[in-house]
Amino acid sequence: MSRIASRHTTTRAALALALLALPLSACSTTKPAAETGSTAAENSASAPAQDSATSVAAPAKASKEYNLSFIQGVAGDEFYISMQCGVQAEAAKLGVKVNTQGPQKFDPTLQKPIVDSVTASKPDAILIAPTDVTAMQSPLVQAAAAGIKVVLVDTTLKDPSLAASAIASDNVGGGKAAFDAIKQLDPNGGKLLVISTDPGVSTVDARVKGFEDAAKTDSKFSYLGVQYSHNDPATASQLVSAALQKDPDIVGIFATNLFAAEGSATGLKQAGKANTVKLVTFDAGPNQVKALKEGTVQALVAQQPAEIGQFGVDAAVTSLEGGTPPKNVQTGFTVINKDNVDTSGKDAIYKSSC
Ligand code: T6T
Repeated sequence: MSRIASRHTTTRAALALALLALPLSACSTTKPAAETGSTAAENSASAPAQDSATSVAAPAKASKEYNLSFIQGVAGDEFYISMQCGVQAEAAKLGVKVNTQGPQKFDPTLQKPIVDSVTASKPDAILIAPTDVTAMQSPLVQAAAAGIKVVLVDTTLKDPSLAASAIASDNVGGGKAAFDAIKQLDPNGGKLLVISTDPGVSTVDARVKGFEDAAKTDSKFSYLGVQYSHNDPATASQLVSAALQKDPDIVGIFATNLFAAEGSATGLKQAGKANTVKLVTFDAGPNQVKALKEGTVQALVAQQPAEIGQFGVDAAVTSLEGGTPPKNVQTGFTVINKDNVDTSGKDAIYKSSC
């Protein structure tokens, strides 16, 4: 049995045992409550996809001081800052060097030149969150062809086969959890809108899919579709204002990332609908936590960026040392609401600096 398969089986077995131990009313999750340190109703993560591992085993200290390059999706985003913290801590532990940089916008035209110059500098490995499934394919094919180990962290590519490993949250599961959170707040149903960033970004596209699939199976809800804010909070705010003018009876909005969340919250406030329209968002930056505490946002689906970064370094070093890290790794998420934000949800909040 392969390493991935055996790890997956172990997880499933542990999961089955943990679920048996849970009261039926708490079974809104497939992740053992013990792992989240809270009630299952508050924290959730779905089981990993069939071919995914849930972690990367930490290798022994590296045999030499490898040079790693971490290229973020965008600089200054607390999700990638938290990931950088995980990358740096693991790099220090394994005795390797890491250089971090990111484009000023989540935009492949700005990320590509960074990849090209990093490739030219010939690091041993690149950890990267590609900003587009198609546009970033060829620069990364070139990096791999130059003998650089490529590890995808967060987002992926149309054809990720060039990568030693691809590590991402359960984005489909997180989208479904966002719908479940809205449904819990609005059990009578109604119109739902999604504000995303751009099509072609694997993570947010998967979140939209998870949300849409869940919403469409519930006849009480009417899914109005997705609108794209280009990762710009001002655009997200305008989209929400315009949507509310057209459909004043919208009951819930799902914002698929930190910037869509920030703008959607502003749009609702400006329309005087904060609190009445339920807003559930991906990510848990400090501003989002503030909005949650103020009541503008009702729930946050927090990822585990530091863990994604840690596993990224583990996969790169494993591969550089001649080993085979799991090809696909899926990390979990925590649903934070006002009841657990200061307790069990606290550790899932992102950092603004390491
Ligand atoms: O949601 C994260 C990340 O997972 C996504 O790929 C892009 O947006 C964020 O960085 C949040 O801004």
